Amino acid sequence: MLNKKITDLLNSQINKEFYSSYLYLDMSNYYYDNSLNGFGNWFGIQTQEEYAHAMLFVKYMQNNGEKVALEAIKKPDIVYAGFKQALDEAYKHELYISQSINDIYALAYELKDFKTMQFLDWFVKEQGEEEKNVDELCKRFDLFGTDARGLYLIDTELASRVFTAPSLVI
Ligand code: OFO
Repeated sequence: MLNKKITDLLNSQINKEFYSSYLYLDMSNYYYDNSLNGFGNWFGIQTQEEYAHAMLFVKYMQNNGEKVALEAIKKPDIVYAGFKQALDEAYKHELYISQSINDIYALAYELKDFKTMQFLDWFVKEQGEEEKNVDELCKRFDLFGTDARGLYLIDTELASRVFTAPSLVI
């Protein structure tokens, strides 16, 4: 059994991870709709990763005998003003999720819940990587993406991304 405050935050994190998956699917669709299939693919992989993250939280709750309370997933409502905006929004979203994971970690630390801290270690590292990946993509877009040929090359490169399941085993 886990502390009630921890289970509340974990439940809410499950919803945030499913929302992340939904948000990235919306971004993926936006790029596919605009024939940027590489960007569409890249965000499609993000969608799968976020779903996998949600399921890791579900599994952790179940492994600890806790009931998962699924909440409604918010509808993504961003109206994209241009190809860069989805990237900026994705970066902002990753910072928000990192903060959310850090908040759970801080509570686990306060409660001396070492098991949850150890579980979250992987997510802290993963968030660092995700922030870096999106930030790099934003910077490369600024450098090359405003030129049609540069945009084509980035799109072609992003088309090769494939999904790899999270390395965390719980
Ligand atoms: Fe769930 O990995 Fe970032 O948001």
